[in-house]
Amino acid sequence: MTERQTGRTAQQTADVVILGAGPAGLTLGNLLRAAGIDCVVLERADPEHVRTRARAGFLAANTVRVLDRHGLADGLHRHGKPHGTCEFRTEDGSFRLDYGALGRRELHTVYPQQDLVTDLLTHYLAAGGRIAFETEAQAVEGIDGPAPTVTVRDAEGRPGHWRARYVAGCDGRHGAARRSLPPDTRRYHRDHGVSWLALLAEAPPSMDAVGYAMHPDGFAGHMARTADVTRYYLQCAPGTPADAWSEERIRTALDRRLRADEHGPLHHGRILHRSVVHLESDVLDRLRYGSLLLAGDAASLPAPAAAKGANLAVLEAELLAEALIDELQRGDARALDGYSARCLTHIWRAQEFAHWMIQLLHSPVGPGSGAAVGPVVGPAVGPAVGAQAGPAEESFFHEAMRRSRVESLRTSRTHQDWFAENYVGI
Ligand code: RFL
Repeated sequence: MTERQTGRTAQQTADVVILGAGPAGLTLGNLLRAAGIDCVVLERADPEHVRTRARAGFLAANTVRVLDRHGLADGLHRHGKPHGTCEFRTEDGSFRLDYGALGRRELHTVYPQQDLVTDLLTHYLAAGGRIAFETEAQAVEGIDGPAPTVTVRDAEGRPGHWRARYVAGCDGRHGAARRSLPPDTRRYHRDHGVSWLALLAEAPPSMDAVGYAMHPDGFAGHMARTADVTRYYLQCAPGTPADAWSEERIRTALDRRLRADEHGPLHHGRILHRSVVHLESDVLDRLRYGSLLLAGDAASLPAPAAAKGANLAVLEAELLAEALIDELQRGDARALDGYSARCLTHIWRAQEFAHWMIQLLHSPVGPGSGAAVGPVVGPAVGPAVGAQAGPAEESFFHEAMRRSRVESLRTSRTHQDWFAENYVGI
């Protein structure tokens, strides 16, 4: 099947229909294809969009192990860069953590998500994998029965159907898989009340570490992507439009928050891409709904503060592939029955660490919070009641805890080991 083929014919079939050609869907497709399972990937976007959509860059050691196990890691070994240092720049001073020498002594591999997706797609097509681009899944029906159906529309709006034995929802948080779940689906959602202006700059990295800056104006982050491209983050007020900040304002804010006067100038470069990411966490209480199984962002959204999303997507895709292969080739449904529980252990651990990072990096008086900070003034015994207690006191307490958390990370080897294990781990 060619890349341009769409799902417009009246009805087509595959044992597994995979929705979405991101890290989750393409990893799953490759593993099923290698096992000889009849599958197809349906992707809403065109091939160019899929190959160029820039998002993640920090791959966990386990992600590399999974991709290695299945012969999918050539590109990241050739072009990715091992990475094991981060630098915290705070109001109370700066320090570096060589996390690659702490905890389990594991490193990240810095490799842009669009390059990983391109590798996975190339591999899948070379192995004869079927994919229909510009084919948007509308709904998954019949998930309680043995033959679920995916209704689709191609780029010209023509309808079609795919009938499957299993449907893998790898189409992200706003995809058709989530929209097709039963109305009583349980979902846990947290709005962290923090937004980031996420920037890709045509600039070499300005330091040999991931930079996390905590500043009274708000958080700023620096992450290498390639030798010529750097990702920067700037905390901004929730609701800020992506184009609201001029390049001049961005440069000034980066210099100020990352304390360029103390640490040396930053490479700013031309801004290649900008978006506003609101930090939210979202988890479904199960990943299996009859013959519909979810993986990646469709299953859970960890706020990007801990760089876990693409890593969870690859891990879940491997677990799902193993479970489907067991069921379809050996009639053994045990792994499929246990799929939700196995994934949720990893998902909640990633969520917990992302939550911890958000608390570490953001002050309660950041941009748009409207919060004031102040201790309670009054008698030093008894409950703190009266006009002085309230949100300002609460913010003061949170801010003091945040600074204390940073201090623990700076000084405690045990704390640093814990950080390293969770930061690279999945
Ligand atoms: P994706 O990558 O969103 O792919 C889903 C695919 O499904 C398609 N689609 C549909 N196709 C057919 N029918 C429909 N109805 C469809 N609806 C959607 C889409 O076009 C798309 O091709 O999901 P997947 O595979 O679950 O992968 C998840 C990751 O993309 C995501 O978690 C990460 O990018 C998160 N993330 C990071 N994760 C990391 O592990 N390390 C990082 O360093 C990291 N940095 C980031 C990030 C996410 C970011 N943003 C933009 C939220 C940095 C940022 C700024």
